[in-house]
Amino acid sequence: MPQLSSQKMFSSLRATPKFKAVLLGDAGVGKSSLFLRIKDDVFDKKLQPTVGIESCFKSLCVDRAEVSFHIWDTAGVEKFQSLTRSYYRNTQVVLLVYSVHDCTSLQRLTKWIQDVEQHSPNAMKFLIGNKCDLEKSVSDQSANNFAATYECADVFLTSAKTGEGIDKALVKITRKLLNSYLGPFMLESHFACDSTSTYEESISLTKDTNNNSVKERSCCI
Ligand SMILES: Nc1nc2c(ncn2[C@@H]2O[C@H](COP(=O)(O)OP(=O)(O)OP(=O)(O)O)[C@@H](O)[C@H]2O)c(=O)[nH]1
Ligand SMILES: [Mg+2]
Repeated sequence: MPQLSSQKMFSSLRATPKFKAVLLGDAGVGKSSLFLRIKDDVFDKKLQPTVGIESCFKSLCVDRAEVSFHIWDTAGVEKFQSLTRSYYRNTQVVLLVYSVHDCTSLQRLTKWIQDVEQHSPNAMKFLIGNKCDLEKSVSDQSANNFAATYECADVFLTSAKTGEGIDKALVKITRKLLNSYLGPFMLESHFACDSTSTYEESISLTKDTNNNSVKERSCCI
C-alpha cells in the first residue's frame, strides 16, 4: 500500500470521515424506531414494518471530531434479506439489533451475522439491545457472551421509545470507529470541529487491521 504524501495526508485529515452504518435484526425489534429516533428524535408507536430499505445522513461532533454517518434501515422479514445483502458493500458499521424483551431475537441475529461475515467481513459490529424500557428477557450476561462470541466491538442497551442509551451508544461507536480507522493521534491532532473551517471533502476509510491507519481514499457510499 503506497504511503500518502504529507499534503494528501493533511488534506485527508481535514476531511469529515464518513461511515456507512446498517441496522440489522429481526422484524419488530425496533430498527426503524431507532432509525427514526436518530434521524428526527421522535418515536412513532404506529410505525409500519419496513418494506425495502431506507437511509438518512446523521452528522455528529464527538470529542471535537466531526463525523458523518450514512445510516441504512433494513427490513427484518426474510423475504427482503437478499435485497438487504446488496446494501452491505462498503459498510463500516453493522448495528445488530435485538429486543431485550424477546430472547429469540438475540439468537436469530446469527443469520444476519453470517451474511455480514460473507458480504462485509471488515465491518465493525455492535450489538444493540433495544426496548430496554420493557421487562428484560435477555440477561446482560447472555448479551455479553453473544457479543464476545461474534466479535462485536461493544454492547448497548437502548430504548427507541424513551431515547435512553442512544446518544451514549452513538458517541461510543464514533469513538471506536475513529480510533480504529484513524488512530488516536490523528483524532486529537487534526479532526477538531472548528466553526471557521469548511469540511467539503469527503473521504472513505478502509479499516487497516495491521496499523490502524488510513489505508485508501475513495468514494465512500
Ligand atoms: N416499548 C418499546 N417499543 C418499541 C421500541 N422500539 C420499537 N418499539 C415497538 O416495536 C414495534 C416494532 O418496531 P419497528 O421499529 O417497526 O421494528 P423493526 O425492527 O423496524 O421491524 P421491521 O421493519 O419489520 O424489520 C413497534 O410497535 C414499535 O412501536 C422501544 O424501544 N420500546
Ligand atoms: Mg422497520
